[in-house]
Amino acid sequence: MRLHIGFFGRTNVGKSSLLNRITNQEISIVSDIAGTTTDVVEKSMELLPVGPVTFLDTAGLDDDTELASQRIEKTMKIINRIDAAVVVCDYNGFTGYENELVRKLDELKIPYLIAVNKCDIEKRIVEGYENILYTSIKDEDIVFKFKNALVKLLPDDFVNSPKIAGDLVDAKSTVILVIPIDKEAPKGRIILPQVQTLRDLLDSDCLVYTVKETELEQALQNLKTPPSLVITDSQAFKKVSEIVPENIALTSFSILFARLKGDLGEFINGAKAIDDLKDGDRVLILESCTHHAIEDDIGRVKIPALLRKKTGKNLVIENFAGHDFPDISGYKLIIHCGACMTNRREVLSRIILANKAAVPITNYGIAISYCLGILPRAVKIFSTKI
Ligand SMILES: Nc1nc2c(ncn2[C@@H]2O[C@H](COP(=O)(O)OP(=O)(O)OP(=O)(O)O)[C@@H](O)[C@H]2O)c(=O)[nH]1
Ligand SMILES: [Mg+2]
Repeated sequence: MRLHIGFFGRTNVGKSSLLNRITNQEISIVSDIAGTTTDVVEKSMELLPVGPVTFLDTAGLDDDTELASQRIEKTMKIINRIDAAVVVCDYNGFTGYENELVRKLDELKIPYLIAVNKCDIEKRIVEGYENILYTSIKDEDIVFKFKNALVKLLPDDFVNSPKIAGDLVDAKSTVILVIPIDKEAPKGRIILPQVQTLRDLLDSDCLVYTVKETELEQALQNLKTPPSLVITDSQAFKKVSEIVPENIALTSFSILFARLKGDLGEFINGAKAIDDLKDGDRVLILESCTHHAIEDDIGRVKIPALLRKKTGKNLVIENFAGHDFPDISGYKLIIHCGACMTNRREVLSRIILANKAAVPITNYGIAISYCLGILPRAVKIFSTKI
């Protein structure tokens, strides 16, 4: 699952400097002497909110001594291990080496970002490529810009992690799905995240038992052995958490999708900002799609009511729906919808934008659980610390 990202380029263009800035660590030695990095330097880290990555800083190339040819060989070997590449050049632009590198990456279908570095000295325009980022280690926003470019670049199967719940339980284990049939339930159907969870569990060879919250007690009694996991619609979480014994893992569809379509850690941190809200603070409820709002709509009625009840404050709660990202300055908290109609890439990019603006961001499921005081229980199965 760990994404490997290689940094390539001629000597002295600033590969190591960029990597050190992005990881905020002195991983590689940096100097103005060409050929400073002589071997591949690897660093594994959790690059929030992208996920676990391993960066590989490679030795730069520039001359054709024997040593250099050995380095070329080594660098080319690295290409076979990576999922994405950053090709770094400076104001000298592209030479035969970069062209060769890019040709090789294209051939292997490895996505790459071209970082035209040292822009503070001279900004050289490089044309004809899709993903180009003009960088300088002196740019304060460089980490933000890099993460943003990276999220756009990453392969879909990495950005959209394939498992919804199947990785949380063993094959052949029993999982109960609690699906309340209320006013918001579409007529004659079950909503997409619930159907997708069911499919994911079936793919993982689980025994799935689907009930309304009113039949949950009976369902638990019917089972000879307790279920490995109960997954409920977050709106019924409180009632369900009272029925399901403490020793049985319990989570919600929204929390599963917070992980799948966002970043659980970021959203949990964001929810903590609920406690800091004061009278007059603005909260933004952000939805990806423009569904038809109904009478007791979750984003317009239920969550605002919960927030006001939890904080006891006079909050200004605003809604925004759509794929554009609104101006978020001035908000004290963003609560994102479950993103059932959009992809993880979009949510991650919104998290990055929120981080940059220093606005805490959470999502529906996490915020609801937090307000109801059940978040610790709902995320226990992910062993995430809160
Ligand atoms: N002004 C300016 N200097 C930079 C920038 N990036 C790197 N440098 C400087 O350029 C020199 C080379 O940087 P390194 O990070 O060692 O370059 P490298 O590509 O890793 O070089 P090798 O390891 O030798 O291949 C150092 O003196 C850095 O301080 C930048 O964006 N702006
Ligand atoms: Mg280096």
